[in-house]
Amino acid sequence: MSELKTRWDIFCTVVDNYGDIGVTWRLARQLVAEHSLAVRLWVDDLRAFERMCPEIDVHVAQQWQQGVEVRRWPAEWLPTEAADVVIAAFACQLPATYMEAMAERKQPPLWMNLDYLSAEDWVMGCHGLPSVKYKHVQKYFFFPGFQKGTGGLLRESGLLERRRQFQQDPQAQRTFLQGLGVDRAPDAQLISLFAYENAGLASWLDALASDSMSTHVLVPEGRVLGDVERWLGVNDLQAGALHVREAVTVQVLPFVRQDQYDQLLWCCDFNAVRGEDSFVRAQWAGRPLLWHIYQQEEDVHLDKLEAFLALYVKGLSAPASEAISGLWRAWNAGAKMTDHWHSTRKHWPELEKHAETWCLEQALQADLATALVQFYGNWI
Ligand code: TRH
Repeated sequence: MSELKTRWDIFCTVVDNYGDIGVTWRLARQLVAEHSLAVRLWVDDLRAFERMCPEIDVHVAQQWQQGVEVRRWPAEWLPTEAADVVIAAFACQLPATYMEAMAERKQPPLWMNLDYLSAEDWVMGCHGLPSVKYKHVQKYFFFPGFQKGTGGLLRESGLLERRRQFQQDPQAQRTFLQGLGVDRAPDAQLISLFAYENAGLASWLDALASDSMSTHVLVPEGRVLGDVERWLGVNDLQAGALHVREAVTVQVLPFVRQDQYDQLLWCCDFNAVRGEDSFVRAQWAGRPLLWHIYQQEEDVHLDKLEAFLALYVKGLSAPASEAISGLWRAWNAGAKMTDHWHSTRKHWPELEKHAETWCLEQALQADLATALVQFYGNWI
């Protein structure tokens, strides 16, 4: 590790699913590749990590992946020198001895909590504010977001140019899809479906099956498969499975590496995504999307859903705004999707154009990694 490089430690506990590791892995790679920083990524569960980065050796305590030093976060923490910048992702609790090491440094580190993504207005007021202190080491809130005054969204340099090139290259898309075993019929719309369990899925698939247009639905292995199985009347769906019901083809895909998942989103006409990271990636795909938000206690996630919708629909005509909002609300309530899907289809050209406009508007903000680096620059 070079003496000259600023050292960053990112701490990630995998609570459930893939968002925690998805976000921190993406951030760590970008800080190395685009800001030449020395980054250690501490992760308590390497198995979730391995799903999106198959090179990960789940048995070793230390390894380098794409320039990032990946460390298994051990149950018994060993004394470790604290870095110049310390990021606790999603309010994870740092090891007590590491906090002590932070306090012992001559120049205390910049300590930040990288928070969950929300479009709510209060985020702008809280981003960058001081949080708690450990001894004399001050912690700060760092909030990703969609509006000026937030920390922005993760977006690698050149991402939109790469996306556009790929979307303008039918052969590259065909080759990519064929690599996943997908043979897309030329007249079929392509939909990716990454979601939690959802009681509304059956009615959406019903609507697609009885449509005059054919649809090919690509379902990465995961939590929604139970609902797909029930609708198809089959058991034990595995990657590679393909079933046709009237106008709809349902195909199960393996969980792919993060970069390939991006390409999958870029190929599809419509992306159903969930959580945090896939939600942002679908926005960068510049195509209409459907968000299955991560459910929280006391339904606080519904406020987040409404806050995002309020921003997203700006610039849409009233009927298109109503259609897409209705679809998102129904999906997140596990309610009947049929009518909402038909209304959404009526406004398709407008929604397609809007998805690209939204993407370009969001790309005007500094990306989250750059914003973090700037925050450090200002702080020091
Ligand atoms: O997996 P998630 O549901 O993660 C969630 C959310 O982040 C939520 O906010 C958080 O509180 C909870 O975890 C603990 O959805 P998300 O955020 O989209 O993360 C999925 C990651 O998996 C993302 O980085 C994309 C990646 N991915 C692949 O790499 N390959 C794949 O084939 C698929 C489907 C996803």
